[in-house]
Formats: sequence, structure tokens, C-alpha cells
Amino acid sequence: MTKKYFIEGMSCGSCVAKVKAALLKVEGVESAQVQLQFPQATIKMESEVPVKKFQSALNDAGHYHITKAENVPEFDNKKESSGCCC
Ligand SMILES: [Cu+2]
Repeated sequence: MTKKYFIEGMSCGSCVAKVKAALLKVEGVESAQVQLQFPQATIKMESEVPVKKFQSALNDAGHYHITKAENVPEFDNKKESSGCCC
């Protein structure tokens, strides 16, 4: 299955690489596509991985927040990222 998630806190290409690497380390994930412009991740996995698992992987990588796409009414673009990796 493939699901979409919103990622908050990314501000450069290096963030994208970190988030992607963190997501790929989560058990059950087959592939992950992460984009910066409209910050989201498309994750392919064997069976649905709880978003909590992704969040804890991202906590290890930096100040990123992941939300399941269907749970987010609108992405808040004005929200400043709390810190960049670089
Ligand atoms: Cu960054």
C-alpha cells in the first residue's frame, strides 16, 4: 500500500534527505518519496505502519513532524520550522 503524509519542519534538501533516510529505516517500509516544495512524503509499505513509528524515527533525525495526509485539513504554510539541520 502507498500512503501520503505531511512533513513539517523541512527547510532544505538536506532535511529531505534526512527525512527520507529515517523513513526508510522504519520496519515495513519499501520505498519513500519526500518532497520539499509541498512538504509531503509518499511511503510505500507492506502493511500500514502506525504514524507513531514514523514520528519516532523522525524525532531521531531532527525536528520534523509527520501527519497522515487524510488527518490534515490544510497545511499551514505560515508555520515557521523550529530548526533546520544546517
Ligand atoms: Cu535542512
